[in-house]
Amino acid sequence: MNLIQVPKRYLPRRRFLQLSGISSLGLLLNACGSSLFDEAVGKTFEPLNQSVEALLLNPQKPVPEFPKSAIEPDALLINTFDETPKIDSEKFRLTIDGDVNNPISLSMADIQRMPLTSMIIRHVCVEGWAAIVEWGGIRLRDLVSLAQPKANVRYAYFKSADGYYSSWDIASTLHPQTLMAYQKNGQPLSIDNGAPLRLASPIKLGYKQSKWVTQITLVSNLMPSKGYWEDQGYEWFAGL
Ligand SMILES: Nc1nc2c(c(=O)[nH]1)N[C@H]1C(S)=C(S)[C@@H](COP(=O)(O)O)O[C@H]1N2
Ligand SMILES: [Mo]
Repeated sequence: MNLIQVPKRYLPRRRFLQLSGISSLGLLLNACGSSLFDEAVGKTFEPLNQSVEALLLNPQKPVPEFPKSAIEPDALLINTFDETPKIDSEKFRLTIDGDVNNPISLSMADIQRMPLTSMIIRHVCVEGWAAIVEWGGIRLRDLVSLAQPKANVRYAYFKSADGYYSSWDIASTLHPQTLMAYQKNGQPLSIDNGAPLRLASPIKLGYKQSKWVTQITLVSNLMPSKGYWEDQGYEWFAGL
């Protein structure tokens, strides 16, 4: 079993914990420190070297899901760094821009007309809790392909209505189980859980699962600021 320790200094005002089941890559990168980080990621993690076209043509292997009986309806704790933002879902638009040939701006009605995918997965928060949840939404890979990403795209930035932000590698972004979710456990997503639209994926830790996403920007390079928690020392890749 691999154990990862999130150093106490990285968790201001937060509970310290040991988290099991994280890949040894996470352990390695954690030990490397952030200056070597980008280099280590490029060399160690094969899917990061794959082109956006190859990833869109050949979806990665899905991770096993849980049966309906495993859903833990009360286990997902609301975890928001600041206030829940006020969003008018009628006026809401999701923008996808950056290094794309066809920037798009979609309403919730546009998004809900596209194929709905559901999955039952485990959400894992570094604060020491986890929850098996059913998410329903649209595959992010379908949205990204609508925007026609340029060949140089390697990362996606996610901007949220509460000022939160995060960034993902393109392989994880295009994983078939990375959804922009608008349902939780078969019901419309609640505002506290990120309505109208949030990230949900079984391959990343909870702090990568941005709620209230309004903008996705596809880029070829990571910028100095990588995410709300990542910029405070949390691991960037944060894979499960
Ligand atoms: N916009 C935004 N997204 C966010 C957060 C946040 O503070 N703001 N917190 C993250 C963390 S640490 C976790 S564990 C999950 C919690 O999701 P939930 O509140 O729906 O349980 O949201 C993630 N996404
Ligand atoms: Mo979290």
